[in-house]
Amino acid sequence: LRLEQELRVALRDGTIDIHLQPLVDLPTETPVSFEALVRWHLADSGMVPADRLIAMAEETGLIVPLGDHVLRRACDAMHRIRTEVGLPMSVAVNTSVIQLLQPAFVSTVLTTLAETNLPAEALVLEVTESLLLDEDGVALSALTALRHAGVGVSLDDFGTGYSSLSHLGTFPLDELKLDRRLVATANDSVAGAAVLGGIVRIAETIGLRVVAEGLEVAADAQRVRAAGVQLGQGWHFARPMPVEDAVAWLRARF
Ligand code: G
Ligand code: G
Ligand code: MN
Ligand code: NA
Repeated sequence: LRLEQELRVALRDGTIDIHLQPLVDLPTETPVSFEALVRWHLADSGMVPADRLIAMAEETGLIVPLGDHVLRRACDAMHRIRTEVGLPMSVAVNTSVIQLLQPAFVSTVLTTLAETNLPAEALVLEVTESLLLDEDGVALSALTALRHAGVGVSLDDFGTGYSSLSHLGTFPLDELKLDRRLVATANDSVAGAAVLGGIVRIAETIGLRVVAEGLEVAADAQRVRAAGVQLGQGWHFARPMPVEDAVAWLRARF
């Protein structure tokens, strides 16, 4: 309860931040995008783990103002990168199904893009298969409307939990993010590698971009690249970092 009250204060004061982690084109190792990850540092107890923060925010409904705040920060950061560094990159923002179910969600996203001077094509929303909780199709309609406006949609954590291949044919998607456990399985066994290769081919056939997450060392990147995965993300390339550091990291490369 104390944490919930502190979150209300933090949202009011704007003290919640984001870190950015690059997604790179695997053949060339060129950064093409950044994922925004929420970061909340408390003076007395240090960093609140993001998964714990998100779970608490979802339970209390604070995920809606928190999500709005993260979206705004992410769009501001990407506008800065596109103008200061001069690269046409995009930013990916994790989005809870609770946000997608809000009637105002589509207009909130479009307003945020307009107010931060960011084209819709520069934003990707990362959603998970918890979308299945949405029996009335409200969340899917919101995603469809945003895609028509040019916003990208990515299915995060694919290959674990409730993943089903049938979702690939029914969700309005542009991108598939392969969970690092799926990537690890592909490293460990012939069968796992076959599953990865099969998913990559399915994605290609239906026109989905594929990102492999959790690439920790060069060998991870090499293996997924050999399997035909186009984009990679993970500690091998860079850890999530403050916006200021992400700008410097890019400048050192261009
Ligand atoms: O870096 P990491 O520990 O931040 O992230 C932990 C978990 O929290 C991941 O599952 C990630 O998707 C989720 N997460 C991080 N930032 C956000 C956010 O802004 N919104 C939502 N909904 N989830 C987030
Ligand atoms: O659920 P989602 O995929 O949005 O969250 C990604 C999580 O993975 C975040 O907590 C992020 O900090 C973490 N992460 C990013 N790169 C790596 C990596 O190379 N290895 C591991 N183990 N975690 C990573
Ligand atoms: Mn994600
Ligand atoms: Na993921």
